[in-house]
Amino acid sequence: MKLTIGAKEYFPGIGEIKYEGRESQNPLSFKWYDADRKVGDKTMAEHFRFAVSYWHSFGGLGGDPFGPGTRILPWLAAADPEKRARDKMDAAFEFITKLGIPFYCFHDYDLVDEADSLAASEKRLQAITDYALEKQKDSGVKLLWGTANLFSHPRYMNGAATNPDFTVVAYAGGQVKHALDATIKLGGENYVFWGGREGYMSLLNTNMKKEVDHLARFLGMARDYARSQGFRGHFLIEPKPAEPSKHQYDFDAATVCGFLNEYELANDFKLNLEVNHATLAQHTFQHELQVAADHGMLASIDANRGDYQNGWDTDQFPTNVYELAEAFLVILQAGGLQGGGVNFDAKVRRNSTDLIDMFYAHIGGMDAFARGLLMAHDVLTKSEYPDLLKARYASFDSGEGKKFEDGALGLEDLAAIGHKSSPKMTSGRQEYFENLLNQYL
Ligand code: XLS
Ligand code: NI
Ligand code: NI
Repeated sequence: MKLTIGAKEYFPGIGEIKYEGRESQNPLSFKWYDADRKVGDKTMAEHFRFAVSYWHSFGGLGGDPFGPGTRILPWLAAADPEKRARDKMDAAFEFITKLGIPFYCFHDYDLVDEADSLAASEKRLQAITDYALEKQKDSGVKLLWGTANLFSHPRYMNGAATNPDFTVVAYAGGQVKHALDATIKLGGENYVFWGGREGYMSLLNTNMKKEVDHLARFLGMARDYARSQGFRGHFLIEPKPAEPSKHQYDFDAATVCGFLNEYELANDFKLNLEVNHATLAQHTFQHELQVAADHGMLASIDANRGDYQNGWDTDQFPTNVYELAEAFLVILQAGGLQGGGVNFDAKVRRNSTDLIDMFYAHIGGMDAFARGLLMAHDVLTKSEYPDLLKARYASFDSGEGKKFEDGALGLEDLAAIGHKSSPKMTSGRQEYFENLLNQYL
């Protein structure tokens, strides 16, 4: 990767962020993330494939329902939308290359403002993706995934692919086609669907079956088009239970896996799991990861953290090393993320108003991931954890337990064995397992 600064330097005085180790007192250095350090058979860079999200970092102003934005982003100063888009991209690539992050992710209209018609928006997208292509070539930064913003514009207030009005569905189709074209043009490795408004507010005015059928039809069409254009990557669904819809159709990993299987989309679609969406669904993040892994659908992560005391998507930067260690126990045992990476779908707090705060936030997130990975790797390679877990199920490894697993027993056989057996109490040893994790903190 090459440091790439545009006509104007947006983060003067900040150079390339380097690994300096945990004893370093330099806040602009990595204490744990050491890109080339091998953990198992992969380097840290290969394990994570970190990505910066374009929307929060370069477009998010920090507004909330109680007050306007607080961040002043100098790259958004130009009045002309195309010039503003190029300035924003200069800032983005400067930031990304200073941090040494290999990937980025965007929504179509993060790159450049939406125009008055689909055709005019497409023209703008073509121009800015020409520019992005140059920037990617200069820097070596790559596109982890692209997506379309099908939730902000008022036309999508009743949904995009699930809108009861066909003209809106068709408009969304036009938008997704352009977003796919942009993603393919930029060599995007995946394409994401997050269905913020694909859900409903009241069942009284909703035909749920029809809407979910339409969603599946729409996704199949997008898949067929992208494949016809040579796209080989994964399509990813990002589950979330609610917000902005009250009931979102892609509620959680289990719901989405069931949906993909039911509509025969499972060969092309996998999951992009977000920490804060898991907690909103009343799951742990590691639960969601495990569900996806068990379906062979664990592809990518939106990294962030919720707040345990409230119930919305706060999108804080990840700092919870313990949670990430548990997550990496799942990811490592699943053989890693399939084709995806770790995208920081996270924003600095409303009162973190200096541009340097973006650096602290990403450095902290990357270090937290590195530490979680190291803990999980130690637990899996140095401790008795894998053996202990396996031992809990040892009664299925041979004899009649094995026959049960192989489907060689009927219920009468099982009952006959039951009559002969005298089950004893076997401790689940939860605290013992928890202590093993803490031992490698
Ligand atoms: C919102 C989602 C969104 C997706 C991309 O909660 O996390 O940011 O990641 O559309
Ligand atoms: Ni997300
Ligand atoms: Ni989110």
